[in-house]
Amino acid sequence: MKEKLEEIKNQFLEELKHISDINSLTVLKSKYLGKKGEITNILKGMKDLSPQQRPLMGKLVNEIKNDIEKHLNSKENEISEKEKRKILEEEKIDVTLPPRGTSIGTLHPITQVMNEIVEIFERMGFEVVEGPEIETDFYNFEALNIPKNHPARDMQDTFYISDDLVLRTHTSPVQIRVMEKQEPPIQIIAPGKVYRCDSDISHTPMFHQVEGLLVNETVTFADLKGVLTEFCTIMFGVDTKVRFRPSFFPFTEPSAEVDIGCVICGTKGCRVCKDTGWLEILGCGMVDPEVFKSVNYDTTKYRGFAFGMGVERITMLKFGINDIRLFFENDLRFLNQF
Ligand code: 2NM
Repeated sequence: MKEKLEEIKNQFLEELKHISDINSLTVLKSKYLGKKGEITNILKGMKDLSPQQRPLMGKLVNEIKNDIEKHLNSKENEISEKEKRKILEEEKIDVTLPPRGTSIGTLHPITQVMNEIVEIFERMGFEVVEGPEIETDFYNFEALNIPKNHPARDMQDTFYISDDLVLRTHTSPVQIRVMEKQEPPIQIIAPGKVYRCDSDISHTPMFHQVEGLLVNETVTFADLKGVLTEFCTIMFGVDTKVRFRPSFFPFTEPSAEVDIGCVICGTKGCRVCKDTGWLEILGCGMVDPEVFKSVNYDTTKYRGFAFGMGVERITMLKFGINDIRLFFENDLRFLNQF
């Protein structure tokens, strides 16, 4: 039996030499120490030994069992150390490598064009003012000579928050607020978001406007024509044709719409200009004395001109974009072109 034990031990040591992964180590462990393992079998056979032999052999079996366990444990440590080192090697990060290139964000085309418009008027002496996007009926309509039940109120479908509160449908209320607080001379532009309940290829419920206002004692329609003609040629190029066409707004009299020669076909006539050769880009006029009355300006002393334009429309014409909704889909393939 003693020889048998020696043989088992030597066989174990021989097999252990060839083991290099945790799975085969587990198999080896169960082959020797498992329920039907070699050592376990020997222990089972102890009952057949004589009482004199039993303690001696028991001691020997236990020694060998402990010896095998010790070898198994140290092999297990060795394997897990090796595996850890392998993982560390594989996951090594070279912190000295240069970083991957990152792309920097760009301003939205609407923001770019709005900044450009604002800058042109700033260079002509206009100052930027801002105001709330939620307005009262007074500032959005009443003070602008748009009384209740006036067709202009449904002409530009209004988002009502309550009977008296609306999402502003234009940035003119900002100018009313300035006039209320400040006597002329005034020379301001109001850029910002406005809201109208409208949605198709040329309308979104939110869009951007830039409106301007100049008030003093001497300003005329000729000044208005000069300022807006200058704006059009800076914005669309020196050779841009500009025309003023009579129109109507409740807050200006006389009123006009400004057209530029079609940037697509060059006044020959195309789909974009609907075969007219002209594109409407802004509205304007001399401030109606009724507006001055609502801010307590002396209507015999002051005169003013005002104008307003949609930033999306100007951006579409400038870049030849045919669907306004592209601005609001946040598709980088579209936005990266600007
Ligand atoms: C436009 C067209 C014409 C306008 C009028 C005023 C105010 F507050 F002074 F009365 N601000 N903007 C105005 C005039 C706006 O947009 C097409």
